[in-house]
Amino acid sequence: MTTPLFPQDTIAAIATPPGQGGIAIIRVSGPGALDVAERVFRPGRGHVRHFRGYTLHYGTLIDPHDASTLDDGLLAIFRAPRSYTGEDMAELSCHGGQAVTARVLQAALDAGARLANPGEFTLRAFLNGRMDLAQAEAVCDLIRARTEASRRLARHQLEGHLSQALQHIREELIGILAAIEVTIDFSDEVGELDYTALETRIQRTRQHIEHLLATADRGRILREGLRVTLAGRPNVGKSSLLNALLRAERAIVTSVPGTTRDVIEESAQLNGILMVLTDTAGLRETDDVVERIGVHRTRETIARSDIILFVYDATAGWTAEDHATLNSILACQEAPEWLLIRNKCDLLPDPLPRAQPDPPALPARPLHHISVSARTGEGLSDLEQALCAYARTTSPDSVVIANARHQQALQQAHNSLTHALHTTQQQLPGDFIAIDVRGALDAVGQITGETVTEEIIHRIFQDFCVGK
Ligand SMILES: Nc1nc2c(ncn2[C@@H]2O[C@H](COP(=O)(O)OP(=O)(O)OP(=O)(O)O)[C@@H](O)[C@H]2O)c(=O)[nH]1
Ligand SMILES: [Mg+2]
Repeated sequence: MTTPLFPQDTIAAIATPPGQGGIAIIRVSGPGALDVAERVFRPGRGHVRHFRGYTLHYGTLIDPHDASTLDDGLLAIFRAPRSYTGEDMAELSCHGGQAVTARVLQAALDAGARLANPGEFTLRAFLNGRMDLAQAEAVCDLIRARTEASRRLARHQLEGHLSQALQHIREELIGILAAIEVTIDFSDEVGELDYTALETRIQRTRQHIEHLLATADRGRILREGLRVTLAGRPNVGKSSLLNALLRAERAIVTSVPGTTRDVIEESAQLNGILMVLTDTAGLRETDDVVERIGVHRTRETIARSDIILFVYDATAGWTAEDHATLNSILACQEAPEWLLIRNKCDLLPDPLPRAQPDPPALPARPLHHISVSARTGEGLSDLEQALCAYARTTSPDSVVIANARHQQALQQAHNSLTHALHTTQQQLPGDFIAIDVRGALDAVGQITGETVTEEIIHRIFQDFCVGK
């Protein structure tokens, strides 16, 4: 069931994570927030309804039915519109035990509040104009951020930098629309539509959208992690390398070729960047049914990766099978970037210089060719550095598109403008062009929330945690 937009009731939820902790916070928001606070909190001094915004008070948390003491704690008051949600708000802190917290929440509900839905506080902040939709989404990203890069990215978006860039695009589009409409309405006074000038303006705005769209892949990497897949022939040491990168014995390693049959996925943080590392079944033609399924999954995984670590065995050198296997990977549509990894270097008679010549006749150039030993750890830091450098090409402190929803909406805006450009070049009447420009405007507005549907809003806030 969905709540209606612009609700008038008062909501409450536990804002701190479940479990035991030093303190817990129960948040109350809505027109009746201070009434609820008055019924469940007896201040040491003064009256709740006289408390000003941004003040903190010590007192007793009580059961509104019989005034029995539940705990002692603090009450923080925020008054509309200067609060997170833009409504009157009360935050009750108590001892962070599960029973205490549940009991204080129940007291707030008994005093007239309703249990908040996931993300409902932030939804109200959005509806009350405290933030736009892209900023509200950044709140969720910030809470979820597990790495320094994703934290910085979310903060940047929360501060409104993406919103500003989009606002700029919206203003350009509105300007274009106005220029078209004035010639429709007042052609006698302003003359005919200047198609050449219009074409230049549309092209320029479309380019701004293109610049933003070009950041989408890297943005996603910062937000969700770099998808790294280990691939190569059987027995070259892919699973050993996965374990070495994770510094944990995650995948089974044996000297039997074809050991790994399933896709193994683990996350690791390298220098503040999330890496989603995937070990795969060695690629080869096989009659073994299980291994064949493994090989099929390997190919699917490769197609979803950002970067491939193509591993070969230094003792065997670059073989015809390596060549064929790599070829088959690069042949898939949208072959990802790849690093060539020469493993088992500890077995070579002489310690090798770090940069060796490429093996003969590679089908394509890798980003790097790195010698490592999964056994001794030699060369691993070079590999890690190369991965981080790849992920870092975008700064989390720049305007980037990191969210699939935003990417889709921008793509839609881009398509509409491409269409508008065609109709302009054909010198069709202004109304025709205006339809597409308006389409682009709507699409951009979906990101910040100006033109978004209720359904999308509910879908976005569903993913939030309760209490935020
Ligand atoms: N000396 C040495 N042996 C290694 C190194 N890396 C892997 N090995 C050995 O090579 C064999 C195969 O290693 P795995 O990690 O299972 O290789 P894999 O590529 O995952 O093999 P499949 O899962 O069968 O495709 C094992 O006996 C490992 O101990 C290395 O850097 N040095
Ligand atoms: Mg393996």
